Amino acid sequence: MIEIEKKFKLSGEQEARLLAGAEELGEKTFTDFYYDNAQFSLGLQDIWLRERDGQWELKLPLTQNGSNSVDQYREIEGEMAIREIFALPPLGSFVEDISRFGYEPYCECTTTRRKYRKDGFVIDLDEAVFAGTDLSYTVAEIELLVARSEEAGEAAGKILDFAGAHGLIDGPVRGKVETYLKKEKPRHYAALVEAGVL
Ligand code: V4E
Repeated sequence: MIEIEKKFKLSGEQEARLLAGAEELGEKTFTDFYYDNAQFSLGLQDIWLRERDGQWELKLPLTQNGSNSVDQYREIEGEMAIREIFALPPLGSFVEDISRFGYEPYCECTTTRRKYRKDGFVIDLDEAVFAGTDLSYTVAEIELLVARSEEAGEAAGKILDFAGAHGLIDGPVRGKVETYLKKEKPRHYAALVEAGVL
């Protein structure tokens, strides 16, 4: 699937307006371990490998079409699909096999997510904490899933229209991992900023 999403920092008033009439889809808590090597080879290509509650997921950037301010990623789920992309034969467990190439966890993030649906859009309200730190971060996301990359630009436009209609401002907002790296891993953060990824 292709995930088109835009992050926002919401005031209380903006949150109330966004959630007015929205269908509650529930709350869940999950923990992500993000992986990369010492050269940040994945991050420098805007590629994000994580284990979320035991499931492996990979986010690959789409060539932007439509708005640059809306994140567009192809999501690959499951160890086998990710092994195919990395051409990584199953010698040991997935974590053993990637660790042979120097891939280690660099960020452990636990998110409590309240999920809503409104007018066909999914709204996530995330509160994140990061292991080994006293850092916490809240961020909202408005998301659409599309099946084909050709639909991404239109979906990005729809998200911006929906956000604008709810009084949300289209400005740069940090993601959770970005927030963690800036505070806790400044060298890693600086490399990704220099590469134009963050
Ligand atoms: C894509 C990305 C990262 C991976 C984590 O993505 P994020 O959307 O923050 O996590 P989450 O938990 O909401 O994933 P979901 O459950 O929606 O799949 S870490 C950094 N990036 C890149 C990035 C970027 N370039 N710009 C912004 C605003 N955020 C993230």
